[in-house]
Amino acid sequence: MASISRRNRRRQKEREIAARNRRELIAAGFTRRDLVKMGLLTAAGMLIPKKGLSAWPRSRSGFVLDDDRPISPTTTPFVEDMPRLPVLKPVSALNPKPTIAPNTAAGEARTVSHQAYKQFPPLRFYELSQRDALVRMANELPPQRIWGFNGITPGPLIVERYGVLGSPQKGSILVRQRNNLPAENGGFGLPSVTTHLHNGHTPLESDGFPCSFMERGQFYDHHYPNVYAGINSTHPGIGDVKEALATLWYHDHRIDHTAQNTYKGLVGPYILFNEFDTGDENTGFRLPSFGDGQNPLTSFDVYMVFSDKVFDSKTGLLAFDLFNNAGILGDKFLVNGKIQPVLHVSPRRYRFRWLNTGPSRFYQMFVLGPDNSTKPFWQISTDGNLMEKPVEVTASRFSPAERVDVIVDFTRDAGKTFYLENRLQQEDGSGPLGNIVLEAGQGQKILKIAVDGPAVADNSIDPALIKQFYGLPNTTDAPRIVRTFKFERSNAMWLVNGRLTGACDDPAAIRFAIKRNSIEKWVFQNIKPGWHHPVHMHLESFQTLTINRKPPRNSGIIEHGRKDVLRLEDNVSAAVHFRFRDFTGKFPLHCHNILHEDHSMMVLGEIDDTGDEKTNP
Ligand SMILES: [Cu+2]
Repeated sequence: MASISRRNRRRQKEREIAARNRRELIAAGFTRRDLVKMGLLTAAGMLIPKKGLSAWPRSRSGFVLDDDRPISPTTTPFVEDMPRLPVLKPVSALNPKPTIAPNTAAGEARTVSHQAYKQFPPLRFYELSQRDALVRMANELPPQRIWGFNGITPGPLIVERYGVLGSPQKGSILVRQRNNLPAENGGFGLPSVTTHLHNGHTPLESDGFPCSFMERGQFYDHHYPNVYAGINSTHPGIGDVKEALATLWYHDHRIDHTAQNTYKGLVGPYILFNEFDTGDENTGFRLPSFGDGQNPLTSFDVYMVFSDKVFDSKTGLLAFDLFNNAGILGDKFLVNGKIQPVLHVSPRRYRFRWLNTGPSRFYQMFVLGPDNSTKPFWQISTDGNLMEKPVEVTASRFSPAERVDVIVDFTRDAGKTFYLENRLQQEDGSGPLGNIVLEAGQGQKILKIAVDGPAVADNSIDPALIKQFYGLPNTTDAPRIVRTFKFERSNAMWLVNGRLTGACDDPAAIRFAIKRNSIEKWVFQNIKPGWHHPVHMHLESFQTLTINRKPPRNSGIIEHGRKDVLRLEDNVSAAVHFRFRDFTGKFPLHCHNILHEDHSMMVLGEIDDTGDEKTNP
């Protein structure tokens, strides 16, 4: 035993030295080009596996990995309250007034006119300033200089409501983003941004395309009609309510720099209600009330933004390893911007909306009870889209960018304490280690839930009584084309169908065209062991047809349902069904392990009225 602990101490020392040397290289302001010249970086962009720079030159899968596991300073868990995210209020007017054509004269960064503005004129206006600020993530750590929407991370919660039959435009809003970020980044982050609304059925000029940069001092108007898919095609009028979205998020999507910018704080939540999923437990599906989102006596629908981060062992400041392109695993777990906080609840049912912002960790989340018991709960959504009906589970698995809505019933738990516990074993950024699920109490406790709030009424329905939400759209209509996308690693870079992303100024980087209002079947392949890729497509949700020729699971770990991220685990080939509707423009398909995405596991494409026949774009 003594020799093991000596070896561990030596490894720990090596890791600290390597991490410090790498931070010094970053702080000295060397560009990647400088580092190549100095012989420290390979042509593919990897730091050479050299002692003093990398203490873990080889991973279990034999690839060279410059992924040094972090050692953050000690923090005391479960002291501070979990923040409830503030709800963003609309503004009465924007100055200058929004325009359909880009208002470049006034500093707008947009280059394409709004395509659905006249059809869905926005009725409410919001403004978000992307800027730096000092925030505290734990008592023991110094204030952190983050980049946040309105100076907070996660950003404020946007709560909106779909239009209704006869008035589909009632949901239409416009969000003006402003880039007020500083020129100085403190080591990482690029103050050139683009803001994506994840899972939005959005005209693509407002979607946050990775090459639609907004530079410092500029603004960008995002038009979100908040309509169901099908409005201009299969379901004129209001769209197909079976395509309703509920739990979305917005985040930076700047090509090559998404990992740095989101890690630095540029993420925020967004939710949509309608006349079924109303936010009021006395009406519609009768899910726990949202209330004002703040008052614990009336707000039982709680958004939880998870992230894992690394802090410098000496300074306690947020650290980001620019040399890591395999995936970054944090050793500190944050919920709504605080490390391992506490949530106080009343003995009743709650809706929790779980979002994993990454960068690279997969969770299998359990509700740990007294005496290492495991409390079952109800999963009601996949990627924030309501399922056919609630399914009782003991855990939900979600990779970066996935969302899961759940109902947890604390009615008979007054006085008890629970924890959200991640039991999925993962040792590096490549993905979980096989399917190893740790014993109850042996995982990472992320949030303490104390059932010590006052008794309050519960008019929400027992999820066991819900026999159907909306139902699922059919997947039986024949696709216009079947396309295959192979996700692979080569020469320390991440490729799709053997190619890098390409440059924003190269027209050839747009690799394929989808015909608007058509159906496509896509096959995602990840046939090598060891690496996992959460694959995300914009604009439309999909439904999984098969995973390794088997139907997606609808119990235990849920794979069935409408999703926008396919958890492409290793040795997997999966087929999905897409229906592309209503809007045209450019989009990315990419891995949402954001280190993979930035290096450079992304395909750019376009939706137009012709489409193409490329089966391996
Ligand atoms: Cu990936």
